[in-house]
Amino acid sequence: MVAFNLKFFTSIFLAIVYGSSALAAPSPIGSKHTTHRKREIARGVQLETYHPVGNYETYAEGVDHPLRKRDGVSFKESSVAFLQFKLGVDADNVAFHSGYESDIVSHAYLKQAHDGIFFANAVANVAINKDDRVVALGHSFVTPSSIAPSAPSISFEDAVTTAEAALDGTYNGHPADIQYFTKDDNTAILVHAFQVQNQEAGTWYLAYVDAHANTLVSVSDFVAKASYLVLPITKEILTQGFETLIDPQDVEASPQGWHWDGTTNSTTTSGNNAITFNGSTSGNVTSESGPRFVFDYPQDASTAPNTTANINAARVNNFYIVNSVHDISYRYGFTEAAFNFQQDNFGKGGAEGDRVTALIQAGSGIQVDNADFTTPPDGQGGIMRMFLWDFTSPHRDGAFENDIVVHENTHGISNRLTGGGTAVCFQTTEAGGMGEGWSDAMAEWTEQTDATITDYVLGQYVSNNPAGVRTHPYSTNRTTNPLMYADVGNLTEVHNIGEVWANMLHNVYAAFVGVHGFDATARTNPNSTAGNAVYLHLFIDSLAIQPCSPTFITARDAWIQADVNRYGGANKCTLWTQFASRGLGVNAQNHTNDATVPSDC
Ligand SMILES: *[C@@H]1O[C@H](CO)[C@@H](O)[C@H](O)[C@H]1NC(C)=O
Ligand SMILES: *[C@@H]1O[C@H](CO)[C@@H](O)[C@H](O)[C@H]1NC(C)=O
Ligand SMILES: *[C@@H]1O[C@H](CO)[C@@H](O)[C@H](O)[C@H]1NC(C)=O
Ligand SMILES: *[C@@H]1O[C@H](CO)[C@@H](O)[C@H](O)[C@H]1NC(C)=O
Ligand SMILES: *[C@@H]1O[C@H](CO)[C@@H](O)[C@H](O)[C@H]1NC(C)=O
Ligand SMILES: *[C@@H]1O[C@H](CO)[C@@H](O)[C@H](O)[C@H]1NC(C)=O
Ligand SMILES: *[C@@H]1O[C@H](CO)[C@@H](O)[C@H](O)[C@H]1NC(C)=O
Ligand SMILES: *[C@@H]1O[C@H](CO)[C@@H](O)[C@H](O)[C@H]1NC(C)=O
Ligand SMILES: [Ca+2]
Ligand SMILES: [Zn+2]
Repeated sequence: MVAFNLKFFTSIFLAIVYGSSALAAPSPIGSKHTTHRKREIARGVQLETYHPVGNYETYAEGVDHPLRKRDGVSFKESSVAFLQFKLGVDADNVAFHSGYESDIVSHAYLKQAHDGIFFANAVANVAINKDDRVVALGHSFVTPSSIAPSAPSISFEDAVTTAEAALDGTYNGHPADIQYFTKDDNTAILVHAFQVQNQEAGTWYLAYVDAHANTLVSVSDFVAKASYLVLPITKEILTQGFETLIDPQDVEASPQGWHWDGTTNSTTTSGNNAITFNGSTSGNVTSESGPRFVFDYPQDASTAPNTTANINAARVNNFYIVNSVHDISYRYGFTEAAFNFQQDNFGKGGAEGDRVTALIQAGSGIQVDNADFTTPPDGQGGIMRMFLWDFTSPHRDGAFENDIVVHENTHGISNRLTGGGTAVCFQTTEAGGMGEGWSDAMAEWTEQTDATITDYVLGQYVSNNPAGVRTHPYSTNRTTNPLMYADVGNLTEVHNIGEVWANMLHNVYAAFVGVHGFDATARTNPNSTAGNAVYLHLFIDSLAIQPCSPTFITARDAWIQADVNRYGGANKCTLWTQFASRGLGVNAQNHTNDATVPSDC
């Protein structure tokens, strides 16, 4: 789909020779899954959005960049120089967007530029290891056949009018900018880019309006919705009993605890990582029920979910889960500098003021059988909306099903880590689907307590069905779960695509625990060498080094490279074997299965 000129292809070809890595030859993938997505915007209107394919190369132990031999060069300069060298672009066509240094690699997220204006959908990411060698390059840089004049002829006000009408929302006042946008006909148009929101409807878009033609050309949707498939209702037992947990906060991740507001400690379900409301942000939070930080509100499953007792219990449970996910992911690298969600960043980098706002029984029960999470860019808060589920009487509250809360919260993690905090990298069908997969996989990870590998089912409590809300349990058994890479080509619904990825990750997880064992302290001990810790490291590391608009192929390559970065490639064959067992082998492409593993595996 994307037309690159000869110069471009040549430089990619040289890159392979230069990189001398047999692991990952860049493979342009033709399917629309990896570049497009049809979205229903307001009133039955469909808009097909476009993202140039993410090319991806990984370099095992790393390759040199042009500034490597010089002293005092920052990783920002190095990454820009590397990109210039690789793609043959001029310095003023590359701009640094964001970046940070993790414990094993430095991440730089770059954008293509023209006349000092960024491209919205031509981006790059470069990872440089501690030996100052480049280990991964993702990019969607383009060579457009034409580029629109860089001064808009349509006013911002007129563009807002156009987008508000098309999206049934209102410009939210967040600073707008002028960007270039590459269309799938390989022309670059100039756009006004700004956020349009409809709080009641729960929509939140970044709108791109042609600044010369005044038409809405694309949107990035910050909302990841979960719509759960349901099987016939059968009777179910609520299996998990409530427990009183003392000081569950991890002070390494949350140094001032969970109730810190930047100056003082609150007495409610509100703090540095999350604030949990009732219904809407004009609703109230749950207060301490006893002495300092005691939140003791038993749930009564026999009464309506909207009794005062049950709302209090739901807010406390949600607040506990969102904070726990913050703390676990923080330990494995989703920190302030890596664009996480916090009110106060304690001077550790990143943009602050963006804790998660969680709404329990959001929208006063208008919506049911769902939950969603909105991820705006770093510096703007995430929004989690939990709804009631109507398969039982009384109805059940999603806030009590931990896997659903973790699933939603993980949308924020994957969206922020991929692409450097922009939250616009999961907009294609395939990447959006994989986002659902990472969310299910994280939910599964958090529920494990020992080395036993069991099939995993999501959403049993809310759906009142032991089969949960997905089409198959996640399983290593090919009869129980037959999903393969090739199935992706026949799927368009994001949760269905997500199941294929989550099941591959289930298989990877099982293999890692098989090889390295299980450590129950992994949640707070990322130094653990056990399989569950190793797996979560690669889960988080790979999100940060994969390209914008990832595909199954590039995400797999990012896992393989993340293992080289952190473990010297010790798990290479374990990873390849598992991915290949589900069709994502060395020669897999275009949603065609391949079971090949590298010859040394
Ligand atoms: C992948 O499929 C697309 C059509 O969907 C085709 O244009 C492209 O050439 C294929 N690529 C390969 C490598 O087979
Ligand atoms: C806030 O509470 C935490 C415990 O959760 C405590 O460590 C910290 O000192 C408190 N901060 C203030 C300013 O009271
Ligand atoms: C919550 O709000 C309701 C009214 O909306 C009020 O009656 C109640 O006292 C509030 N509860 C708390 C704990 O603030
Ligand atoms: C709870 O919800 C039911 C059904 O929507 C409604 O009739 C009732 O008034 C609500 N109760 C409270 C305490 O809000
Ligand atoms: C929850 O919000 C509703 C209004 O949406 C209010 O009537 C009710 O008192 C609130 N309950 C609690 C426990 O905050
Ligand atoms: C896989 O699942 C099927 C169906 O439940 C079962 O018959 C079979 O024994 C399982 N295979 C293994 C290796 O556990
Ligand atoms: C997917 O679609 C192709 C044709 O488009 C078909 O040959 C194949 O059997 C389908 N696979 C599945 C699993 O349905
Ligand atoms: C992990 O290792 C680092 C560096 O060796 C050390 O500073 C840290 O305390 C360790 N963390 C835990 C939880 O053991
Ligand atoms: Ca942040
Ligand atoms: Zn989801």
